[in-house]
Amino acid sequence: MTTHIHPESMPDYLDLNALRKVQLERLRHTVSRCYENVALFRSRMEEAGITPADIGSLEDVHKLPFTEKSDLRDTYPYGLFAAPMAQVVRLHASSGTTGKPIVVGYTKADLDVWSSVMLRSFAATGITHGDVIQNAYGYGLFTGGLGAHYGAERLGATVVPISGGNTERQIMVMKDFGVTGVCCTPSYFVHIIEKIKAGAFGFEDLKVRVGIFGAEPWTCEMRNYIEQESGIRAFDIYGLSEIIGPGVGIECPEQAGLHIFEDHFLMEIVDPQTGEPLPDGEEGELVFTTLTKQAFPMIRYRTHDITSIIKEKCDCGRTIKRIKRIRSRSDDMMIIRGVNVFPSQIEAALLSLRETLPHYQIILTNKGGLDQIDVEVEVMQDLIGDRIREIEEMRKRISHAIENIIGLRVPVHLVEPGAIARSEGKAKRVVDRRNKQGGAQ
Ligand code: DLL
Repeated sequence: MTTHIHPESMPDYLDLNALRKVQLERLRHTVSRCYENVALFRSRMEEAGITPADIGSLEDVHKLPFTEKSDLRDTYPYGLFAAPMAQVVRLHASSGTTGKPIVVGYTKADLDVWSSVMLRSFAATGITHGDVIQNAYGYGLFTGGLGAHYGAERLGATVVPISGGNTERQIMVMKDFGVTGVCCTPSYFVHIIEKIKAGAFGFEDLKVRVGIFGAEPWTCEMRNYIEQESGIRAFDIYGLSEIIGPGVGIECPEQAGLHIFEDHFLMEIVDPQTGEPLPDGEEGELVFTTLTKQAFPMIRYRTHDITSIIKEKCDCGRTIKRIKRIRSRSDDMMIIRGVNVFPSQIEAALLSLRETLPHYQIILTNKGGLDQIDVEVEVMQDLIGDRIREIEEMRKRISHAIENIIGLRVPVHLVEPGAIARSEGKAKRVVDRRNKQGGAQ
């Protein structure tokens, strides 16, 4: 292959021995930094009877205690910071489901690493300094906006810092500014597609050729929908505030899993129940230890994201490992009549059919102590006008498609296009009505 490799992307192709050596050196450094500067990490290590000197190999990471999201909440706001505030130049926060957000901090060096991994992310998708990038991730405390912004700028691309929302304006800017790449959540891009299709011009009148989509779970079926409807290539980008923000991993042009920037983030897959490490290839919970973070280093952070490490080498030539696309979050799992059901399974079933639109909601209720779900999905307008019997048949087909994947028959309700709320950021796929039965959402 003669494709140009950006100089900053060279670590993607490191010789594996060299990579593991760099990782070990950085791991030892991070563990010492945490031990010396963060009371919680120190006391956890003392409880486990280990000191930084016990980390002699990469496998020794398994000796270290896990860090949970609750640890971040309990030490709110700055309790896990490992650098003095005088060195912290940026704060971000991620809104939790329960009251207080979690707060993360960055030194100048951390911001440098972040923009570098974001540069490598963009470069991996073929974006170059000649591209015009419309950044529709939210700017503010969310890491998506500024994370993507500085990475694209560092690559030399032209950034349009439009942030999320105001879809009409997004589309105008996309056309008038000659935008070639769009960054936003996949659900928001589906909304943009819908608006473009209803408008005066189509994707053939636009220059957009790539989308960098992430921040929420999405399926291969959703990617197919986006690529077919818009004609662009849709890349999956992964990250989380606790580790750095976007730029922990990205797909390459093979679109066969996300490469993790292993020189900065050490990953493990563990059994979500027991916490035991699992071998490559087995599905479990993704756990990260940061290798270069200064202000907010993380030791064995439990992401609750479910995936597996791909064993095979990627055809793109990168040596850094890949993970499969995130299947779901373990906390998103619903137990319906004894069966584990993930929202992504419902999405895959719905999008396997021609007549459904990628707008759906799963309504979770509780009857007699048992959780149950109803699925609401939009179907194409021209089909709604058809005869009742045909609509009933379609409802059955959708119900069967779901049953084929999750093994359960669940009530399906067909709704008109536009009936389900559109997202401008992370989509809300599951509406939990278990504690307010009968009440409106
Ligand atoms: O969502 C960072 C980000 C911004 C990633 C823009 C990609 C693009 P948080 O708000 O802290 O950070 O949410 C992190 O979102 O643990 C996953 O559950 C989920 N998530 C992020 N990217 C993906 C993805 C940002 N590509 C949480 N696929 C993570 C599936 C994702 N889930």
